[in-house]
Amino acid sequence: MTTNSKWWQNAVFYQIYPRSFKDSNGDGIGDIRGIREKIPYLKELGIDAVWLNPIYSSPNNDYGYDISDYQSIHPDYGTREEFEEMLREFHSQGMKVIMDLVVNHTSTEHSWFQSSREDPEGPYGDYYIWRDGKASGPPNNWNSFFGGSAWKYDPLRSQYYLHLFDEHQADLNWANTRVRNEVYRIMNWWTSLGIDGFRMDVINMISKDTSFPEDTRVLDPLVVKGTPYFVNGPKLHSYLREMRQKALSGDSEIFGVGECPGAEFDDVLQLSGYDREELDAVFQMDLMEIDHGKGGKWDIRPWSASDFLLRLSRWQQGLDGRAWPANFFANHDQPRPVSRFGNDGEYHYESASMLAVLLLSLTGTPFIYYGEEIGMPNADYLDISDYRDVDTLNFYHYEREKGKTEEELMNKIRYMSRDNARSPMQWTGDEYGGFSQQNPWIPLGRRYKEINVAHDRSGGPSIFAEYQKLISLRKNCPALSHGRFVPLKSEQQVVGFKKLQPEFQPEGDYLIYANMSKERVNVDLSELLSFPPDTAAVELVYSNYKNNQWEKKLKNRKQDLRPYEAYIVRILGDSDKELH
Ligand code: TEU
Ligand code: CA
Repeated sequence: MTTNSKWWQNAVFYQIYPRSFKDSNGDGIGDIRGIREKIPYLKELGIDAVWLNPIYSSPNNDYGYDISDYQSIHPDYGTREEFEEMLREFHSQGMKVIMDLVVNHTSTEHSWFQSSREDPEGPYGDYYIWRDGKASGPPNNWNSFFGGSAWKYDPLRSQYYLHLFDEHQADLNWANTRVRNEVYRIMNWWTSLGIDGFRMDVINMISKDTSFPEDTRVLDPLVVKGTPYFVNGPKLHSYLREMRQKALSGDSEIFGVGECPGAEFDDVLQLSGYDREELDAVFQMDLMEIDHGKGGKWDIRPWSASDFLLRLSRWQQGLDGRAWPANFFANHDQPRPVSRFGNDGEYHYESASMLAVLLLSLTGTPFIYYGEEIGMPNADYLDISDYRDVDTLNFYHYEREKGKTEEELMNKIRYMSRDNARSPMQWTGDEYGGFSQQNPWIPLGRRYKEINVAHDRSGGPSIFAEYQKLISLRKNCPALSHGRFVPLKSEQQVVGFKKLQPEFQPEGDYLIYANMSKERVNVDLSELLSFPPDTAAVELVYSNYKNNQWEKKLKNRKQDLRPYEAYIVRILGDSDKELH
């Protein structure tokens, strides 16, 4: 049952990290008015919907993922009125807005948490996960994703509370019905303001095994202990069904996409299968883990294009007809894709546009992360004092204590730190990058003078323009957005696949080829195309090289793919018979 009836199935999303997008009042922090100023820019790009990272009240230990009041806007970003104005403006431009919903945990500054620790017998006493310690320490050996134990002792309550992330992010007790109803009430409050959906933070971790067992597996020291007992936990599906009933069912136009680290194929089917009444789509991390070793994200490994294709295929083919994919190469937790999967030096333009071809040819909803449309590279700060991210700083300090060298750690951090993707949007090459009038809260990426929107759009090759073209192409080619995905065998460095025309709008199949390397590679087309060379049956609809030599290539039946060359070809009529 592939449908195209929901708005998000035809939408191209743009993710905004509000703190770093555009500062309107010169305090060095991006804000709501800044986002509003850039609505025309998003419109020009061809965006249909935005996802905003959290803008609620927060002490910012994890920059908004530690919420102290779910119904108020952090003053750094503006006011409720400004938010509503911005929302109206997006809507009047035909764009939707979804918000981050962070309800696995709250900030320890949330009034619920304060009441919970002060008054264990009171109405909030059971809002969090409190346990007595064992003789010599915490209740069990579970770890926080940000390093160290997942338990923190609170001297006031004389108990430990669970925090899967930073110690200022206390996990809510979803086993408590009142907690769940409170979350649904907040969701309904936001949708009644007019927002169009939620991106649900670590939503597959809300249900814990309430016997809190020790994790006895033998693991790499960097691996988080305890995950089998809280990732996709025992009551997850019943909570999500209840959420759908109580907070999402009245209006089937509200989009719910869940961020689900550690969700494997069957989990994703259960979380978002068309018949499941749980989530509309899932962000799974398979592709983002392509360069992770056994020790996780800081255990960095080389990746290959063939593995890239394998990971795309697994989900594109596996979910086909069963669940709707959410596709992304970047977000606020990941390195910049042009630095990770492309080449941010000599082939910056070619590799960034090649990645655009891949992202925008996949079935599902694509999410473009701010700056991706101009190939913003990793911020690449050289000094640890330039980093703001709690995950990065904890890693640095823990590992320094263990005796790792500065150099070894900085090499990892310059590649993998989440701050690589949180630096201010590079609008111009002026001081502060056109982001602010003032020193921003986090330094500009080191290469903002050469890589910025103004320069990209000043007449030379433009990555922005390629995104524009590909977004509009996708809108006119349902095979790209909705078609069945068929991987093609090819050279190691090449990602090739076919997209079949969907039944609801048959207008031809497509071939997509992308060279993910800086070497020239030959792709033998005769294996794939058995059309007479001079029929009009094959049409080049996109190429990221100007001089694409298409006619010649077609005649020779050999594709000489140049560095990071990518193209999309339309095959008119039924290509099934001709291709093997
Ligand atoms: O991230 C969840 C998550 O597990 C990771 O991607 C995490 O950032 C990484 O493992 C750190 O090493 C979500 C948010 O996207 C992230 O920004 C938040 O910090 C986190 O939840 C806690 O709310
Ligand atoms: Ca500001």
